[in-house]
Amino acid sequence: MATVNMPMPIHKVIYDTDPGVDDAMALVFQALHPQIELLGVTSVFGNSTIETTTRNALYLVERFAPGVPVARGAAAPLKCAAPAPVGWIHGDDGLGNLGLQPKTQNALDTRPAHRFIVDTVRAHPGEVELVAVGPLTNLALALEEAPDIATLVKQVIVMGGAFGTNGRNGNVSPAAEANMHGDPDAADIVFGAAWPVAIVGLDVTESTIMTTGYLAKLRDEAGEAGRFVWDVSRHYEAFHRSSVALEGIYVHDFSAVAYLLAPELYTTRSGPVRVLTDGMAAGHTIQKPAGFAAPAPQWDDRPACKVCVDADSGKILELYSKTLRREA
Ligand SMILES: [Ca+2]
Repeated sequence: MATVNMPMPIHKVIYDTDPGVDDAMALVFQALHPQIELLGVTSVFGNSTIETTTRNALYLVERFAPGVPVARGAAAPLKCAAPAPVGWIHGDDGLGNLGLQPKTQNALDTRPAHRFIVDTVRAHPGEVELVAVGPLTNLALALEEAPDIATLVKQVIVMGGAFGTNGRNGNVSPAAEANMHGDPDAADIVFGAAWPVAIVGLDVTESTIMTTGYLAKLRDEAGEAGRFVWDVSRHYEAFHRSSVALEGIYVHDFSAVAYLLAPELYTTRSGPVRVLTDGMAAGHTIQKPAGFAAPAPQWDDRPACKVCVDADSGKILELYSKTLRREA
C-alpha cells in the first residue's frame, strides 16, 4: 500500500484538566502516544481545588511530559461557588493519596490558562485540538476574551455530560455529570460557540471499564507508566468498588483522548446541546434530536455538537494498553 511511508498525522493538543486520577491516566497516555503533541496543559478546579489540580498537573508534566508548559486556570466557576473537593473519589491530594509533589515549578507558565489557550490557538490557526476533561470554565473565559478563537480551533473534545443512554443521566446528581455540574454556565457557552464540539459523556465512559485484572497487567507489562497507573488508581478503584460494586474503574477522561485518535470507535448523534444552568437539575445536558418536529428556539440557533452514544470498548482499552506498552 502507498500509505506505508506516509507521515502519521500529529494532533496538537491543549489538555484542559483537573487532575484527578483518570485525568492523570489520560495524561500519561498522551505523553507516550507518538501522534500527540502536547502544546500545553491547563488546570482547572474540579476534582480538587485549583491549588491541588495545578500542583498535580505540574507533577505529572515533570515526570511524564517534561518541557510541556502548565498554565494555571480558573479557581471557581463563572457564576457559582467552587464545588468541594471529592477526596473520597480521587484522594485528598487528588492523586490517590500517594504524596506526590513536583520538584520544581519550572513548567508553570506566567499566563492564566484562558490566555494561554487564546495565544496558543492564534499561534497555530486551524490546528489546535482542545481536549477538555474538567469543568469548562477556562474554555468559556477564552471565548469571552477572544471570540475569534472559535473559528481557529480544529475541534473541542469534551469529557462530560450524560444524555440518557442506558439510563445514564448523571453521576454527581441524578440529573448531572460532574464536569457539567461544576460549571454549567461555562458548558452552555462552550457548546454554543462556532467551533466543532464532540461530547464524550457518561453514555460511553461508563460502558468502558478497566478491570482490576486489566490494570494489574499494565502494572506488570507497561514499565514505569504501567506501575504508576496501578499505584495512582488504587484509591479510585476502591471508590468504584464501594460505590457501584465494580471490580475496576470507569474510563472517563481517557475516553475523550481515544475519541481524538480514533473517532471511528464511537457512534455519534448530531444536534445542538443545551445545559441547564440552575435549579435542581443544573448541569443536565439536553440535545435536540435530529428531525424534532416542533420549534425549539433555545436550540435552533445553535451549532450542532456530536454526542457519543456508543463505543467500541474493547478497542478503546486496547489503544490504551498498547500505547502504555509502547506498541502503538
Ligand atoms: Ca477530569
